[in-house]
Formats: sequence, C-alpha cells, structure tokens
Amino acid sequence: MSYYPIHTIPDYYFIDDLLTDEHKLIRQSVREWVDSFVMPKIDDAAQHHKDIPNLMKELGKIGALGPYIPEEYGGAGLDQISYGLIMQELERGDSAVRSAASVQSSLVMFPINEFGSEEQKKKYLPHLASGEMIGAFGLTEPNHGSDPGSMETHFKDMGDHYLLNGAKMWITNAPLCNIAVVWAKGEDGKVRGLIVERGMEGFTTPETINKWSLRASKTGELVFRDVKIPKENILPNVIGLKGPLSCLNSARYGISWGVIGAAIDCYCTAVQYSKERIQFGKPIASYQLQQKKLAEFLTEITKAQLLCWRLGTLKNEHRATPAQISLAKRNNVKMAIDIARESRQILGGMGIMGEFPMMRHAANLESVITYEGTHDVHLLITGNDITGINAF
Ligand code: TGC
Ligand code: FAD
Repeated sequence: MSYYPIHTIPDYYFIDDLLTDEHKLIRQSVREWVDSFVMPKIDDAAQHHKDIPNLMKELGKIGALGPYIPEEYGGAGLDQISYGLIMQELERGDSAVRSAASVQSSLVMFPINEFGSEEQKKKYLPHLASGEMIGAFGLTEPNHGSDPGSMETHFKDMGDHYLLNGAKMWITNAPLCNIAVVWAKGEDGKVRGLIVERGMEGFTTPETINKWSLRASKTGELVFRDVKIPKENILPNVIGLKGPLSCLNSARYGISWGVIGAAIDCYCTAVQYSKERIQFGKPIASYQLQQKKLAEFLTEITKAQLLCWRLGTLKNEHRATPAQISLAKRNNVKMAIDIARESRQILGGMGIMGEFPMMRHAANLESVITYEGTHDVHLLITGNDITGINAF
C-alpha cells in the first residue's frame, strides 16, 4: 500500500476531463495493481539488489506489455495516452518496473511489430505480450553510448546464416532475456536488427553487479562470439540507425510519462508526512519554507502532466517529432529527480529510510536521466532543432 491515500494523487488542472473513461479505467487498474503487487515488495527487492519474482508474467496479465501492439499479435491495441498512463502508474511503484515494461514494449515488441516479418511477429509477439518470454535491446556498447552510429558489433553473411561478433553493455534484462533485438553493422557498414535467442552457441549475458541505481532491475552485457544467426532472424524492413532510434522515440515517450509517477510518489509522501510531523509544536506543513517546496512540486508535476497529455495526443495523430519527444524526456526526468531529492529533505532523517520511497526514486532517476539519451544529448537534439546546426 502507498503511505498516502490514493485520492490525494494530484490532478490540479483537471486533466482527467481530457481522458476517456477507458483511459481512467486502465489507469485505475494499474494503480491498484502497483499498490497491491509492487509496493509491498519493492523496498526488499531494491535493498537486496534482486528483481521482483514473476514480474514480467504479472505485467503481461495486466496488459502492460505492448499495450499499443495490435490484438492479433497479443497486444491490447490501445492508444498512446493509455500507454503513457500505464508507464506513469508503473513508475510510481519503481523505475525498474516501468523499465521492464518499456524495454519489452517499446524496444523489443515495437521493432518486431514495425520492422519484422509476419513469421517473426507470430513467433515472438504473443509470448512477449504475456511475459512468458523476456526481451532485451542491445544498442549501447562499451566504447559507444551516446554515439551508437560508431558501433563495432558486426555480422558477416556466411551464405546460409550470419556470423555475429561484438558486445553490448548496460543492457536492461540481459541476464534474464530469452531473446535480444541486437543492432549490428553488416559488411556494407549499414546497421541492421537481428533477433538473437538464448541458447545460440557463443551468446552469453553476464550480469552487471553493484549498481546503486535501479537495484530492482537486472542489467548486464550481451556478448557474441561467432554466434550463428539464422537468416530468418534479421529484421527485414529497416536499414540504418533510424531503426533503433525509432524504438527510442517510443521508449523516451514512455519515460516522459513514467517519471511523473515517481515524482507523484515523492510529492504525495511529502505532503502526508509534513502534515503528520510536528516540530516546534506545529506540523512542519504549516511552515512557509515547506509549503514553498510543496507548491513548487505541484507546479512542476502539473506542467509535466500537460506536456505529456499534449505529446500523447500528437503521437496518436502521428505528428509527434523526435525532437518534441526529446524535450519532454529531458524536462520531465529533471523535474522528477529534483522533486525526489528535495522531497527527501522534507522527511529529515526518515527520508533516508527504505520505508519511504525518496532515496530509491532519486537513485533510480540517476539511471533514467542517463539512459535513452543523456540529459545533455537531449539538449543537443533540441539545440539542433532550433538552429539546424548539429553540435554533437
Ligand atoms: P544522425 O546522423 O542524427 O541520424 C542518423 C539517422 O537516424 C535518423 N534519426 C532518427 N530516426 C528516428 N528517430 C530518431 N529519434 C532519430 N534521430 C535520428 C536520422 O534521420 C538519420 O537517418 P538517415 O536515414 O539520414 O540515415 O545520428 P548521429 O550519428 O549524429 O547521432 C545522434 C544520435 C541521434 C544517435 C544521438 O542524438 C542520440 O540519440 N544518442 C543517444 C543514444 C541513446 O539514446 N541510446 C539509448 C540506448 S537504449 C537504452 O538506453 C535503453 S534503457 C532501457 C530501460 O528503460 O531500462
Ligand atoms: P557516454 O556516451 O560516454 O557519455 C558520457 C558523458 O558525455 C555524458 O554526460 C554525455 O552527455 C556526454 N557526452 C557524450 N557526447 C557528448 C557530446 N557530443 N557533447 C557533449 N557531451 C557529450 N542501452 C541499451 O542499448 N539497452 C538497454 O537496455 C540499456 N539499459 C540501460 C540500463 C541502465 C541502468 C543504464 C545506466 C544504461 C542503460 N543503457 C542501455 C545504456 C544507456 O543508453 C547509455 O548509458 C547512455 O546512452 C549513455 O551512454 P554512455 O554511458 O556510454 O555515456
């Protein structure tokens, strides 16, 4: 259960009036699931650096894997606002839970649905939607993070199969994955997507340990040593860096919504605590300094909610540009990490404890502000959009 009553979750500008009954129903059901399934387990999982048992199958059951994938492939066929609301509710629980759902949905199911063959869609999507199969997305490499176009992972055409060599690093769910969508260069230097399956000889997934962030999520490497990839495992319908970057548009959009959930969890906890905690004979909520913080949190959350609602509407109309998505990802993650850090102070010493979510969210958001394009990379994308000059 959340520490605060669920009805205190803010909707200061009546954004609910802009949602359909279906949107509100979806949000309510994911909200309740997070309270009953995630909240009781998340501190233990994060403290002990372990994932929540059965998470993917449970996410599959509530329809959080591939919500916008067509129903014929096991998705829910929902719109982009629904996807955003689901991400928001999941990240109110923990960024690791949203990460699990967004990698599976936007980075694994999305490319198979957009760029895959009919056989690939039928073979993988229903199992990914149910959470029986876990996917990973391999773009980042040890020597190439912000600059994926310089990737070294490559494959050769051997006639009846491809031979894949290289390594990917910082990969969410690598140690757990059944399949990985891996981006690699062919002999012509062009980037292609390959579906690599666990069990293929020469494919290993060592875990990255000792993280201080996203501790309830498994991260690892994808290592390929002469891995034979059947020819039918290449994604046939995309060539070039725009393949992986299109997936990132979808995942970055989900993050823009998701982090509002983390900010809401911190804000609602701080409001509740500040009304209960008495110092100098009065609740600390009665002091102007604390009210200033709470007023600023609510202002920033409301602005972020409006930004996401509008972006979701543009996405539904296929009008959202990658640069608009970058602006929202950058703004909203910074908003959330600032609220997590500042709200922790409202709890004083209690703010460092696992019973309250602020330290966990703040630590998680250090990853979120780095992955899917760092804060500075998104600034450069906006700068490029304004000036037409690439400053990378
Ligand atoms: P550039 O020359 O600008 O572009 C190369 C080609 O890509 C196209 N493009 C896009 N297409 C679709 N969507 C976008 N957002 C696109 N951005 C660029 C572009 O039009 C061009 O196409 P074409 O046909 O002309 O070839 O690329 P560049 O080499 O200068 O690099 C800039 C870029 C875009 C790569 C950089 O700005 C960037 O975004 N770097 C960040 C890398 C990143 O975000 N990595 C994320 C890895 S995945 C991850 O973090 C998952 S976390 C999972 C979790 O939630 O747990
Ligand atoms: P670098 O690119 O080395 O950047 C270091 C610093 O330099 C940053 O501050 C950056 O902003 C700055 N910088 C870089 N270029 C410029 C420039 N031109 N101008 C000014 N400053 C610049 N990747 C995947 O492919 N799949 C995943 O599932 C995945 N999951 C992740 C999970 C976690 C927990 C983390 C932490 C990362 C994950 N990533 C994943 C990788 C993530 O996308 C990269 O960490 C991120 O893109 C940054 O790359 P880097 O770490 O190599 O940093």
